[in-house]
Amino acid sequence: MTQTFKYPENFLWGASTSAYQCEGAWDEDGKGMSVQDAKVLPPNTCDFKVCSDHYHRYEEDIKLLAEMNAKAYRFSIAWSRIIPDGDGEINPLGVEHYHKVIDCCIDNGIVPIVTMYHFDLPYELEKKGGWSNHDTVDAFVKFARVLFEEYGDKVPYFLTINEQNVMIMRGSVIGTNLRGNNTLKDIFQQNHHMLVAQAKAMILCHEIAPKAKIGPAPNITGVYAKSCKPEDNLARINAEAYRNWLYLDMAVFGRYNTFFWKYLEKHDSLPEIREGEMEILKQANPDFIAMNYYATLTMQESEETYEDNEKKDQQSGYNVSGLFQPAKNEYLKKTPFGWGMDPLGFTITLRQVYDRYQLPILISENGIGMYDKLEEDGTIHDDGRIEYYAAHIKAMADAIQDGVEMLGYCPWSAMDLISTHEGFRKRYGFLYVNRTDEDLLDLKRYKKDSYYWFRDMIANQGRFE
Ligand code: BGP
Repeated sequence: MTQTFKYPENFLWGASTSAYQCEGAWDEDGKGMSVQDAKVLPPNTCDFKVCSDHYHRYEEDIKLLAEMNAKAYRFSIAWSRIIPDGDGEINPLGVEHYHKVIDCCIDNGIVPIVTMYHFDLPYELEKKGGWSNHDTVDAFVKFARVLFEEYGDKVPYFLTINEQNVMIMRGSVIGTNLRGNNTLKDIFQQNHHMLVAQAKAMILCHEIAPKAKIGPAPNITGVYAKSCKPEDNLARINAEAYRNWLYLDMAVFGRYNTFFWKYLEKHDSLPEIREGEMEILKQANPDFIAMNYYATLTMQESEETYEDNEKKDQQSGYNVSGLFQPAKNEYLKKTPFGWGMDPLGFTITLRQVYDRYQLPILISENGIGMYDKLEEDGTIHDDGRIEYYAAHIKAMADAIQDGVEMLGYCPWSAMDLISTHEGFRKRYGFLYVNRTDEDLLDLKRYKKDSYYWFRDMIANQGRFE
């Protein structure tokens, strides 16, 4: 960081959560079930009934974020609190709850950043075919209208769909596709429906909530080629198209990624597109790109003999026969949960995204899952997390100095919450929540060392030793 470097004014230093992972109160105040309440839990993990009890403790949590000097809080609204069955009656208690959360942010000087949909499709919609059913598009637009009408004059940033690309590639692991084993055609039909739903929501937001800005929120990672062999490099660009550009090309340019479209055509899996939808997709015009970044991927030429033994989750490599297959990157260290760590890859990914789309970027997730330990004196020494953040914040500052326009940095996560598929033991928070997978204990909040580090870093305008 050069001596004269300054973050943009009003840079949104913050932290993130999602409703189903932290709220609990899974059936309170009229909430309907979501796919997360219905999914079969991975072995030895807890259910989503109580989580971090944020539904009841949001005031305390938001105050603690304000004390951490957070300027923003990115959280999601549970669709099934607002419309319990997904497309029917509106639940006034659900609507009121998020008014209170948003007002609490504002009263504490925190900018609310709302994710509209974070992995928690109302279960009643899933039962009717979920995203394979075109009616889910209309249901999402109805839900979006409620959010913009209710909150549009006090929420300056809306994120449409969290990690659509992960839901498409790994839906069965994170529980967003309970119907399992879909064909390529069905999966990319679901994808098309989500893209149309997102575009319609962006158009609607600009119409009825002109003060608010809106953007997509995929999980984007740069991809390396295993070697300079041309075949490995081709695998790299195939993987980038498949994992990253397909989603953002549509969100920003309103067109299918050319290579990917041809791939679907070859496999007789093109989505059905209704009349007028391509025009709608073109008119969406997001104001920014929100993206989650955890680490890069490395790919090599796809081999016929490849056995897919990879652990399957958001960050693990993804094998697509004939296009690419994951390879090890021996240059990267791993988190305690086996995810790669690649701060320089963060600079690289930010530069790629900005070069391609020229829209300001909001980091809506970045962070490290660890086995944090509460000491007897109430402290938590999470040095590994501090190191992780220091390296990534420096990498982001480098990207800004290289010309990338950034809106903010909201790492994952504000408080400990339930991981997508590894339970409560995988902790990410600045705030420790006193519970385990087996025992709810007292759910008390404790400040980790990283909380104090982040607080001082923000006070110091993003500088640190
Ligand atoms: C992202 C999701 C989050 C979050 C995070 C960490 O993919 O958007 O919801 O959970 O990853 O992942 P995990 O909980 O699997 O460790």
